[in-house]
Amino acid sequence: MYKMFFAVLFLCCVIVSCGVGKQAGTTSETENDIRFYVQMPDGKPAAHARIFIVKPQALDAISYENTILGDTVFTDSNGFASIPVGDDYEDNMYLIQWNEYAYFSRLQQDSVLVYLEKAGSIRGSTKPNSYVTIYPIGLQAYAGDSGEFTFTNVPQGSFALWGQAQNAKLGLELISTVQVSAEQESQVQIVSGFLLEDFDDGDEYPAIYSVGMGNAWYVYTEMAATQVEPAQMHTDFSLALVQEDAWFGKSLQTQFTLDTNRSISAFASIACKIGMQYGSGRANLSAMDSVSFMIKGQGQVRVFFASDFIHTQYPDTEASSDLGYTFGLNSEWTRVVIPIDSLLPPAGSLPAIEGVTWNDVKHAIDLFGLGSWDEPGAVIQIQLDDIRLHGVTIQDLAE
Ligand SMILES: [Ca+2]
Repeated sequence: MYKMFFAVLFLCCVIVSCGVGKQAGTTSETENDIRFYVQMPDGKPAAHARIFIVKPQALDAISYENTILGDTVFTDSNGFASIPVGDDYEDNMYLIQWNEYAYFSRLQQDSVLVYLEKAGSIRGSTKPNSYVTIYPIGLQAYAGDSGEFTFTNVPQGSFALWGQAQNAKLGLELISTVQVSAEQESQVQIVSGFLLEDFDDGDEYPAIYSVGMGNAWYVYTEMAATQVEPAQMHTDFSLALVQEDAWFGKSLQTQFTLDTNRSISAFASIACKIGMQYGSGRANLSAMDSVSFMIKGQGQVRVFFASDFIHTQYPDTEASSDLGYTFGLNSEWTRVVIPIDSLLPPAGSLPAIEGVTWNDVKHAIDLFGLGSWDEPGAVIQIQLDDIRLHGVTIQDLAE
């Protein structure tokens, strides 16, 4: 049970891949009219195609009660339409739908020639009675009592899905990423919680990168004899993202073989920045109540959050003293939920001795990591998926 409608949505400076559609521009005499010439893939005019102008909105302008309908215009029998826009139209995007064809792009000229492409669809389930919005094109669906939702006539491309529960004013969560193609319906499986990464798009950037947060995943070791598999993930992290035995879609799969030399602190870790402005800023995790992820494997690992507090208040010798949680892996996919009370400095570290808690560090978090925490020579196998921050919204993170 669902209904669909369309809404204008906020827009940041996010680059979204949008297929291989062609677009060409010319100059027009009329300053504030955008002239659209919409054609089918074979070059015939797309008559009565629906054009939406998607205007930028501040994130906090969107609320459950106040979804804003976009300007829409239909093309004439020649596939032509003219739409008045403001001077700032270059901040806008346009979305065009015609039957099972669609296209979207940024408005860069005041006259655009568009060749529509075959559209795709998305089906999934999320929190009952919540809205799901495709970012940044603004299509919305309502997930009713069953929590199921469907989008049809979605242009091809990579998108983020935002969720907003009825009882959470301004509580926008990044709930999934999705790749839409014309060949098959895209399936998404959504657990509650702000999505940090689901690895499903198969690239080295975490899901939050799609909304301007965080930066690329990387792997690092003590630089001695510790081995990482696949070895090439040092230069191409995406090689570790596989469908085989994945929890859903694609999952991270890696193995660390620690140096046997007891005189060094052998380790290997994966990490990504999670702060604002593509990781150059910090994330405020004050509102977070827990972090969760799906994981399986063998060996002992530690999940950690690097904070300004530990890295500015303590000497470099405490660089491994970030707050985190150490646990053993088992051979079945398991959801591990770690409440913030359990995020602590490593036992025996200076911050632990001085009683540093999550409260001291939570305002300025730099990166998320998962690393080995095991004996020299240990072989640690890790499969990881669906990392979620619970209790936070995009607005919280930016504060
Ligand atoms: Ca996944």
